Amino acid sequence: MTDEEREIEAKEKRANEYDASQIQVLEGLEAVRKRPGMYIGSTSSQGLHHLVWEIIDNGIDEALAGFCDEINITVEKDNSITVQDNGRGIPIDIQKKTGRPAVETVFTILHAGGKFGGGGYKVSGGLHGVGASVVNALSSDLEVSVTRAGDPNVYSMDFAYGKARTQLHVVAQNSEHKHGTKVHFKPDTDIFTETHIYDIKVLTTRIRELAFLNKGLKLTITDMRPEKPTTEEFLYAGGIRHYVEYLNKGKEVIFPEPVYVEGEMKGITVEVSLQYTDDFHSNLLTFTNNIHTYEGGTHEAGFKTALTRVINDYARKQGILKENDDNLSGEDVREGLTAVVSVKHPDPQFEGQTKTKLGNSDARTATDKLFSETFSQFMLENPATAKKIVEKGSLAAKARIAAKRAREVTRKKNGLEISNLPGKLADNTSKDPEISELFIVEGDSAGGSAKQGRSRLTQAILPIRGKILNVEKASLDRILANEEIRSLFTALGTGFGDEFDVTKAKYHKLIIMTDADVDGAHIRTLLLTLFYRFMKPMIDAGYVYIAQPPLYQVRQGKMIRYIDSDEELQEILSQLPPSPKPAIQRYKGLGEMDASQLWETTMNPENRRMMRVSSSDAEEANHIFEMLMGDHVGPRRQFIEDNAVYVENLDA
Ligand code: 28F
Repeated sequence: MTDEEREIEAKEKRANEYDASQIQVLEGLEAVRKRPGMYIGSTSSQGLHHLVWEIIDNGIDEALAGFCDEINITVEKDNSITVQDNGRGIPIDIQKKTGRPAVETVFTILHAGGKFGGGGYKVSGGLHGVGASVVNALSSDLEVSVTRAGDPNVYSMDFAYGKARTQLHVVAQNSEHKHGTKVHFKPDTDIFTETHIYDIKVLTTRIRELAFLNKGLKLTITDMRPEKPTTEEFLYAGGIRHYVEYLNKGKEVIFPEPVYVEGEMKGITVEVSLQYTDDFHSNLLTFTNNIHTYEGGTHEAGFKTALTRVINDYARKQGILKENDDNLSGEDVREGLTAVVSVKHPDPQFEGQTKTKLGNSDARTATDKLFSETFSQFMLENPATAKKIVEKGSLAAKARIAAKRAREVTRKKNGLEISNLPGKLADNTSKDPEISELFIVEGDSAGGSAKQGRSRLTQAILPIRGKILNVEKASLDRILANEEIRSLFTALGTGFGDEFDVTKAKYHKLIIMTDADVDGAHIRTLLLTLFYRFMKPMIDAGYVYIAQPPLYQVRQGKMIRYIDSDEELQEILSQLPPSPKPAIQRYKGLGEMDASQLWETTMNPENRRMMRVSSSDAEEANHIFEMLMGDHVGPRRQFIEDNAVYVENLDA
């Protein structure tokens, strides 16, 4: 074979290869246009925005490789998008395999550009690990411009629907020694039929998030559509530390500076930042390669175990948790927690319903190890903060145990188990909540009279032993440990805590019936506090009442009057004829009335007087309760005496 023949053969071979690769290109991009959902999730607004994420991701990859520190995003007037970075610029040299410039390949071959050369790796990921070529396939217009350091030209290439419209050509001189990649694209309105209008809020939120997740990277978003174009710039030197501060803005934090941890292990970078607020819920966001892992996964699990372990270890070592104390649970130590966990993994495995759950077990190890090392060190070096964290967890544990106790009795475990109605409850026979009333009665003897005197059809009686409730410093968890109180929830049928459902209430009147003395007022306060904290919907629905037993009975012959105050008594007495001499009985407590008197004076809907409790009354009771739990007995007793009556009279 002559040299000439050899050259012709080589040329033909290259041409064939080119043809083959072109066919592959067309088939690849045709597949994208046929089933866009497979590549960008959907063709709704979400898919439209996904195009932008794909292009930004390529810039972020260049930033992660260490060659780019700025990405500018612009929504143009016609809802096309321009993204520009200051990285190295996509290479323009002819690739051996395709015979085409590298930049052309990146935009025309499916999955091309997946891995960067030179030791870097692609860590920011699109929905299906696809990139520029998918955006190209779904754009009616796309132009890429490349500026490379040391190259005197700026190059550009145009596409339509993924197909090249021009060769790569020189468009300008690179006189300023710049470098970078610019992509301008217009989504194909035949594909995005639902909407082709970009939402600046959606773009801004994600771009801000990307700035938090990639510290030191400057991202700008410009909207050219308004009459006065807008630009926002995001650059966070502190990365996710600032994310935590941002999430906690306006909240009460228990220590000022978020904790920040950064480390690398076996090619996996781990960043964690956290801070506690006085909230009860937790806010934990996790990311892998800038993707929000909504379903969590191994990195999240590693973080959670490490957090729980470090806090418990610390509490034990410092003697805050004693030998017989249980460990704080994971949920306890996460109460009030705001945390961001961000890992970068060279080969992430996404699992779960929405492919947002990280599966790599090495991410668990790396996150656990790197976080716990630094965090335990932090606890040792900041004892005041550490103590606050432990105390917050202990408080959560106490509340959890109290709530669990209450729930255990009130919840039917399964269909087979008969829910035990409290033994002391004398239930009414009607199943209609509208007409059913539950009397909570202080003391067994009054309870006995109430049971005898009641209307069986509509009135249920639950006696409460005041002695138990009347402890001087009854904390809420002790109140909830009280069997009668727990019976109350069971009787009511509403469930407890998160499961509380006022529509399931078996009684639409819940009537507190206590003595008109100091102890009675105390018990009433405790009950109202309990209702306010754990049955507020009952109060809001207007279902809670306070019975008003009279102070005196005046009898003259066949005439019987019940009287509430000394003034009223004097007035009545002055109006009665002098004979026969009226008999006056003062009731010291409910227990002194017999069944028919109790019925007549306090329970019979025909003559009784009741007060309906409003939220503000209960709120007041809550304040009072907090005072009652204070340490000084004297002022407390005085307060109760002074404030024995504190609910407005609504119901005569
Ligand atoms: C506006 C969107 O897409 N930026 C990009 C680069 C840099 C390189 C690269 C991209 C080369 C052969 C695949 C440069 N120099 N912004 C972007 N910046 N792609 S995309 O390389 C792609 C590979 O095939 C780059 C040296 N190595 C890589």
